[in-house]
Amino acid sequence: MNIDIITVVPDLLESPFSHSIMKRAREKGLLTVNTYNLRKWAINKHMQVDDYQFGGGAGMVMMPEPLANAIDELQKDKKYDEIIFMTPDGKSFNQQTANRLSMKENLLIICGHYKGIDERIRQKYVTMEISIGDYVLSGGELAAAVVVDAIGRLIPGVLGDETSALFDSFQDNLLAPPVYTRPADFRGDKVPPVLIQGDPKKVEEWRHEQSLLRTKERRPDLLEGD
Ligand code: 6GU
Repeated sequence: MNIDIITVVPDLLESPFSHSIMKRAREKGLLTVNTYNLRKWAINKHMQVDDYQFGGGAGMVMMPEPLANAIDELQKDKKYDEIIFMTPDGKSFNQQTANRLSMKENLLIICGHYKGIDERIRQKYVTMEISIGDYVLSGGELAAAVVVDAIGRLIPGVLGDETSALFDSFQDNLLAPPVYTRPADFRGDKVPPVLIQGDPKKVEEWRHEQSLLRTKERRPDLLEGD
């Protein structure tokens, strides 16, 4: 999978994909992430990419020309499956959307800043608008990093154990069960015996029970179905 990201702060997107699972995905050639600095398409020598909003009001808006020129140029080489705009008024991101996007070949992500981007770019180019939750970030970059991470780990071959993403929280609308590692007795707190006794069927039953219990307690909304 290839993910291109347009941003005014490319530095913010360096580290998130250079460690751990994302690093492995890139090294294995399963994921490429390219960031493009929007200022490369700035309209003047002041490197301007934003301007005051028509109608007045506080906050700058990202101008249409730099974005359109950037997208046009990138689209010469690639056919994007989705052009995603990161915005707090987008559709709430969840595991189902991550699953769906992980099957795409080519994605373009646009990170907004300031008051957002000119509406005409949203109308003309953007095919999908994503928010990562009901709070406002100062830019779309951290949200884009969240989305790329959630998608990237689902690409077949990225996780060492091919099945492990299947057991993540949310994959079946259930939260993941508690997990334990050594020591079996930590300062008097013991690991549940069923996990140590070695009956795989009992372990699976216990995990499922715990998943249900956790979901009922913490996220009853997930059990109401969709
Ligand atoms: Cl995608 N962008 C910004 N700026 N804030 C957000 C967001 C995105 N999702 C939640 N808050």
